[in-house]
Formats: sequence, structure tokens, C-alpha cells
Amino acid sequence: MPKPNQTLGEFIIENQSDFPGSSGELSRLINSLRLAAKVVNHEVNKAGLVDIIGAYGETNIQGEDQQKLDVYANNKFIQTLTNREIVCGIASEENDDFIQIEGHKGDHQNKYVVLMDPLDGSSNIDVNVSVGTIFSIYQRVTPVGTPVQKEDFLQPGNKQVAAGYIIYGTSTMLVYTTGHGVNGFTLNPALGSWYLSHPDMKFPEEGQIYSINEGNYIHFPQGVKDYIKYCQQEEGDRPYTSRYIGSMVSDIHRNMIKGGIFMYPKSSKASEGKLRLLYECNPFAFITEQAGGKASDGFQRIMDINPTELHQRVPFFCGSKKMVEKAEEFMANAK
Ligand code: AHM
Ligand code: MG
Repeated sequence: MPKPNQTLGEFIIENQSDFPGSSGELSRLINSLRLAAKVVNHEVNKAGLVDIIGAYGETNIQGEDQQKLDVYANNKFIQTLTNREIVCGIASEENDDFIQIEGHKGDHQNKYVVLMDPLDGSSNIDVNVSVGTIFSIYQRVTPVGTPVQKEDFLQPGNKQVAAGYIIYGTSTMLVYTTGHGVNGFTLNPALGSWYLSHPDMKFPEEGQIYSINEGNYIHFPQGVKDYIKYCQQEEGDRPYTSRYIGSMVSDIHRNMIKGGIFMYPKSSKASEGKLRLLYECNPFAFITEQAGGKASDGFQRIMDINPTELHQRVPFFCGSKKMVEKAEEFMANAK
């Protein structure tokens, strides 16, 4: 049972029994992520002060400019996980291919893989808008003792053992699930400790916020256009409020607290949408379902999609259960 004001360290120890027979590896893994998050947080916070903002001069696999802090965060998370020999492999938005970690003894003994977006929404950094880190954790499917393979990463979201995000906002929070509800911890920067500030987070079943880049309206499928019009109609608790930061971690975090739906649909310009299944949508789908919400591609459950590519994109509808169901209804009935 979560106790308010508990530190994350205490919480992890107390909840180890969620994993009967566990070796403590998953706890150590989450401990490493919280450590790396503190270091990245420190760097993100001083972004306006030092000459660290701006394009790094390289382009990632999706053809997007990498920002310096993307690279910093990517390196920091990879370095922390590699040095501590906790995972056998890492896949990141910023790396074309996955990384094999053999361990200092070269015996490939670790059983978890991590997939991550080290700094989501990074195009917002130079305008001082909140960004975040997203992570997803699986047990490998290939035998321990052998090098990790692509199939260890290409698992459906319903096989995740843990997922979470860090939001570098007005305060910095780490929110995660291991399949036993969702808990949020706020960093006390003076002490460097994370405190349980949001125990057992739940999406309100119904909400009044819709979050979508409406500038793309003309390119959206008819079902999405119809749902947007529904959100804007005057009836009952509608029209809803439109809120779109353009930083998914912040948009979904707000909607989870206040009630709402986040959508990044496909469009005539992007046939699969923009967001990546493995390290953006699946972790949020796991968190959302654990918080009583729903995550879908407009027609089917996100976590049941069998991935074929590391950087695969997927349309994403995520949030309060009844709102996502309504959006799906419009998608199914669109002419
Ligand atoms: P990124 O991983 O390159 O930062 O892109 C993902 C971000 C999400 O955080 C956000 O929801 C979306 O891109 C915004 O995209 P758009 O500007 O097309 O609305
Ligand atoms: Mg991203």
C-alpha cells in the first residue's frame, strides 16, 4: 500500500514482494533510472544558462534534428544502465539499432531490456516548455547467457514488466508502473530525493480536455475530424477544452490528473502518425491502462500490436476510458 511521503527508495524496497522470487534486478534497474533522471534533470534545468541549447548538427534515424540535450540524456541513461550491468540491451529513439550489453564478464547474464525515448518533446527545450523521458522494460525472450537479439525488443506492449516517464516540469516527477497501479514521485531538488506525491494515480473515467495538433485537421481521417467536431459541440459537458503542449509526456500527464484524451492520429501526410510504438506509445499505454484509462490506435488496443520494426510508428489515442471509446466509435462509423 503506497504511503504518502515515502521516498522512492523505500517504496521500491517495500514493493519488491510484487515480484515473488525476483532477484532484485528490476528494483536495481528502476534505481538506476532514477539516478540517471536526476543527472538529466540537473542538465535540463540549467539549459537556459549554459550554451547547451541548439541543434547538435546530427540527424537521427527519423530525419529529425537532434538537440544537444537529446544526446546528453541518451548518453547518460545508456551509460548509467551499462555501467551498472543491469540490462542486456537498450533501444533508444536516438539510436538506429539496439545496443547489446554483454556485461563485464562477457557472459550476457542480465535478463531485462530497456526501450526509451531519452528526451521526448525536445524541440520544446529552447522555449522552456516541459520535456520528458519515457521508458519501457521487458524480460528478454532469448536465452540468458547469449547476446540479446532484435526479437527481445520486438515484443507486444502486453509483455511489458514495467514502464514509466520522467517529466522535467515546474517540478520534476518520476511516474511508473510495474503492473500494480501507477505511482508518481516528485523530486525534492534540495535533497535529491524522490517522494511519493501521487500515490495510485487514476485517469478520471470521463474528461473534458482533448489534446491534438489541430493544425493538421485537414489531413486527418474523417473519424478524427468527426470526433473533434463532437468535442466542440455545445451539449451536456461539451464543448470540451482544447489543450495541446506538443510535448506528449506533459500532455498525457495533465490529462491523467484532470481527465482527457490525447490523440496523434495518422494523416494524409503521415500514414502511420508520428509517435513510435515501442518507446512512446506502449509505455504510455501500460501506464494508462494501469491508471484505469484506455490506449488504442483508433481501432485496436495498442498493447496487442505485434511490432515488426524498432522505430515503428502508430496512430495513438490515449486517455480517459470513455473518451477513447467515443473516439473509437467515431473512427468505426466514419464514412
Ligand atoms: P520527438 O520524440 O521528436 O520529441 O516527437 C514527439 C513529440 C511528442 O512529445 C509530441 O506529442 C509530438 O511530438 C508533437 O508533434 P507535433 O509537433 O507534430 O504536434
Ligand atoms: Mg519522442
